[in-house]
Amino acid sequence: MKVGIVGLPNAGKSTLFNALARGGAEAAEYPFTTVDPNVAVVAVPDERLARLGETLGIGNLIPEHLEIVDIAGLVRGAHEGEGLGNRFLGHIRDVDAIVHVVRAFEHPRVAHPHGEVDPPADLDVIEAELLLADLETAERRLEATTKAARSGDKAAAAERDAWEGTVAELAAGRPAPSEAGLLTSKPELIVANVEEGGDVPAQLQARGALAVCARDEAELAELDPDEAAAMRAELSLEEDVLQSLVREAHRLLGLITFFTAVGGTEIRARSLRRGSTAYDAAGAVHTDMQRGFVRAEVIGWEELVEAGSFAAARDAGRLRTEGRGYVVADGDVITIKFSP
Ligand SMILES: Nc1nc2c(ncn2[C@@H]2O[C@H](COP(=O)(O)OP(=O)(O)OP(=O)(O)O)[C@@H](O)[C@H]2O)c(=O)[nH]1
Ligand SMILES: [Mg+2]
Repeated sequence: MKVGIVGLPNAGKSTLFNALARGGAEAAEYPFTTVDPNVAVVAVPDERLARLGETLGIGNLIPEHLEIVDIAGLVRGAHEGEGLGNRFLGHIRDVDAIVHVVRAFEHPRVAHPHGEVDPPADLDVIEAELLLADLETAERRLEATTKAARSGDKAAAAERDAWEGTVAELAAGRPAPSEAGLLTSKPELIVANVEEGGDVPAQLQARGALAVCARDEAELAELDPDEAAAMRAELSLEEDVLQSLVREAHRLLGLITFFTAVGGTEIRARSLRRGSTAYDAAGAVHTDMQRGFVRAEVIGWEELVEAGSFAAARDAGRLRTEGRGYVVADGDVITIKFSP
């Protein structure tokens, strides 16, 4: 799963990316890996892992990860190819969710592409470019499916109708439906890149924006944890804004987390799309487990912590046996029984 950082030039995208790449990862054995200069793998912070680790006496805790991609700045006219716009829009097509960085800091030496810091206007510029790029794509698809539907093909006619609906939505300034798989279909988290101690501008607040001072976070990410904690206290910065950001991105992707604790040597957090089954969970662990699926032993993480151990949970009858169709709940601890 990939999350792309999007915004105007000089909004602070790379600064936020650097902060996330260096400071966002806490994983024990698999911290962050810079795949290429603009892609980082960051851990999804999950305090449930530590609680499970204490309960089961297991120190090797492996969180889930997300890929974060730093995408070059878009400018007005990007959908017509302005400022390498087409290439950059192509990078956004590859991601599953968008973190949209909006500049809300003033700085005399950091030029603003429109000459003035205006967060709601900047938000609109980028969203309009995504919308216009989608409108072009949707119109092309509508044209192609209209031609195909002339042959009387029912499937093509249904597709044509769907694209007609999408074109109408976009033309009215609304995002494309998720099935369309377009840029504006992607879930979006808005980040207001604020001055030290700054608030989210009201119009962005209405969109659920998160306030981050990217420059401070990037500096903090360079320090060792004790120094960083002292500096945070001094600046009265919120403890874990980067962690909240990554958690929120994970949630936006429609993912839930289940845990496996196989062999008593490690506890691993794994992602599944909301609504997935125990059979899907087996597949997320190993194809052999899915192929030979017999049953799943399931317990909510809190119940397991309360019980104190798998054995105690089993004795208390709290370890449930579920079949392949069981819909996994967020926080389930799952042991797959399979015949190899
Ligand atoms: N004062 C202040 N400056 C910041 C903040 N975040 C970023 N900057 C500065 O803004 C400038 C641009 O930041 P970048 O992270 O390179 O911006 P970008 O969005 O990646 O820009 P492009 O890659 O050109 O699209 C840098 O000089 C940063 O140090 C902030 O929160 N406060
Ligand atoms: Mg950049």
